[in-house]
Amino acid sequence: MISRFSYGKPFPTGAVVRTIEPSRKPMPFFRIRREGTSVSFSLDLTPEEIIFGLGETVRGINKRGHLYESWNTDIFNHSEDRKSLYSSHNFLIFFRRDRLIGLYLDDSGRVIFDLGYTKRSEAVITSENGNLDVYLLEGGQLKDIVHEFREMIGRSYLPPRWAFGYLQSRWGYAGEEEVASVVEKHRERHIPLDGVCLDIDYMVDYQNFTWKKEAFPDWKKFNQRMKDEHIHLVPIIDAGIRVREGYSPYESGLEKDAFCRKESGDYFTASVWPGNCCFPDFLNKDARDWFGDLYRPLLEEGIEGFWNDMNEPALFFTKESMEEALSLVERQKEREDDYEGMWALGSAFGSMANNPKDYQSFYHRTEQGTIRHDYVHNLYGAYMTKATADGIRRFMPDRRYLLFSRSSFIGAHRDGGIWQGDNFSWWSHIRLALQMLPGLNMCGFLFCGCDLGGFGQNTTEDLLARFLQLGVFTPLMRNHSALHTREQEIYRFETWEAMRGTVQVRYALLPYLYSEFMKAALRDEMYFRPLAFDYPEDDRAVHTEDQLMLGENCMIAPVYEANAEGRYVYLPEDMLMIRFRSAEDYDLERMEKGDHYIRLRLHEFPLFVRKNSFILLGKGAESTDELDDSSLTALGWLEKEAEYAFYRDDGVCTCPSLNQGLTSIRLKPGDNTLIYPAATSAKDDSDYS
Ligand code: MIG
Repeated sequence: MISRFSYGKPFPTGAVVRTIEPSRKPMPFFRIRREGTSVSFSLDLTPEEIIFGLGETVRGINKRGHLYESWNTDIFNHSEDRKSLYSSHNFLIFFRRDRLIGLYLDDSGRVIFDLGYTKRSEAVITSENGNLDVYLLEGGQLKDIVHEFREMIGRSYLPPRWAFGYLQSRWGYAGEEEVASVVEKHRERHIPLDGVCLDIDYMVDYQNFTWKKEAFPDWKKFNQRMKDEHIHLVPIIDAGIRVREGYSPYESGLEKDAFCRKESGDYFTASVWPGNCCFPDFLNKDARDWFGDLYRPLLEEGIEGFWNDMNEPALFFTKESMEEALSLVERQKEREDDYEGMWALGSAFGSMANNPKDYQSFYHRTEQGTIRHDYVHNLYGAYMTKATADGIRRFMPDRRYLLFSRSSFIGAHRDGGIWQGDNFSWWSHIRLALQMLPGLNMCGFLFCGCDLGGFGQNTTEDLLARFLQLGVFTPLMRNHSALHTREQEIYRFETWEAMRGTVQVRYALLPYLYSEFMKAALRDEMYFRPLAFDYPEDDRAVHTEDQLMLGENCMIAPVYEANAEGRYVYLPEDMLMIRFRSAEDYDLERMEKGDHYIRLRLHEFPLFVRKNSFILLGKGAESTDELDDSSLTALGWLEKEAEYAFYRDDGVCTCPSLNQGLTSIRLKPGDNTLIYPAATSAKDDSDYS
């Protein structure tokens, strides 16, 4: 059951697609307090109460005990103390035995979540502007709450099947020669690969929609050459458009009046990678149309994947904030021994990036009228995603595209995926990435993944290996690293063959993982879940923080500690463990419900499959184009007949149907190899639709 409660004058964020009339009754469960413009909602928590959700946030799967803030922020390397990351996903679930409440705050401004931080026994959620719709979901189980919420926000983005292939990325690839060599080294060594992401290095002076001639003498030809090798180029696009006469996106943006302005009517500009930039008014439909069309020349050459960055929007500095800081420098020159002035200088320069004052200094022209940026700040990245997605869909309405963004808001889950931002090459960040995934899924973001190997700082061989073992299961599987850090392509390491084995498992599992992903997306369900969703009565499962349920029948439990030769795993029921080394090399072990220490040497990783169900393993390939899923091996521990609804489609159609894609596979104990019939009619699967 969903009820809606309106406060003030909410800005229509576009997150909710179902029409739900506001209730006239007061909101149950919560105490409501107004102070100035803000509204807060407080809820008493019992000692055992768990809080799930909040999408892209740091810390555990259970969010209790911490303070979070919805305020999209460019964090170069996030750490545990961060209240805000790149996205805002204001959906959470309060879970205890006798009460289950889902809560979504549809608020485009800043929202503060004090989830038992000030007082362990109380959650206080504060909307700074006090203009919001609150949706309260009650009834059923955890899965039902999420399902109902997901129906309310609309179907998740469906990437093409090739986007589930392994992607190599790095900030700093100098040009086509280097990209070609990265590809060649994968191909020579038979490490599967489906794409290379191009970072800002491909552009002329970091200007969107340009190609550096020296580095890419003929990018169209190069793109074609890559396509012939089954490699998709995935260029990055940033939010800012450089102010430069003669630069056509700037000129056409001026002509279309597509940039944000200040109160004075002047354009708002700030420095980011290309230098001084204007910022497209993504909240304006005409501006979105203009921006989306800028992708066209790339699409015309067959590029079908993009990543959108810097769209919080990240601001390095504005002229005003620089002038202010420089004036402090002048003052300081006259007061040599003033240490307070010195600290003030430090903070003036240090707080220049992403400064709240700058976010208050420009405006959007929306259908609701002109609105100051800070009131809708958290929507900026989401509406950039929409601009891109709409542009692509106008160009190719019948094919799925790959798109992932750094910044997002609920609603953008319909248009693209996200990556989890600038992590570090830290062991704790494997676990952090894992813990974020179920929250993202609750909020509709199914297509996501972290920078495998770690973005900032130097990776190590064992860290990359363990990161990849998580990546095998994340829909977006991308190795990405920052400029000047250690190079971390698989082939650079001594044990590259073993890491290749890990990627081969991804490709062998791809038909199955794709099936699980598509079913989750088409049914408004989760691909990754906390164990609590499947075993709400099991106290051990409910508090498990480092394992996830995957799809209908699986559980993952990656190793995330240096030099660990294994780990403890809790099995909430009897399961089959598949201990993978490569797609051909694995062993199987039947394991009973309970705690187990599992030996997992550096290049071994487990997948657990519930008893009386099975997974499907193909032969793998070096690219998704070459995948052959006509013969699959079923792996399961069957004590009775089991059935699996296997989903397949052409991997690009934009209106896939469960009805047509599903085939039911039945297995008896003892069967394991399955020759999948190439063309099956799907008549008898109607019960899965
Ligand atoms: O200020 O384009 O999160 O993935 O490599 C850094 C360079 C800008 C941040 C992205 C990262 C990307 C980097 N970008």
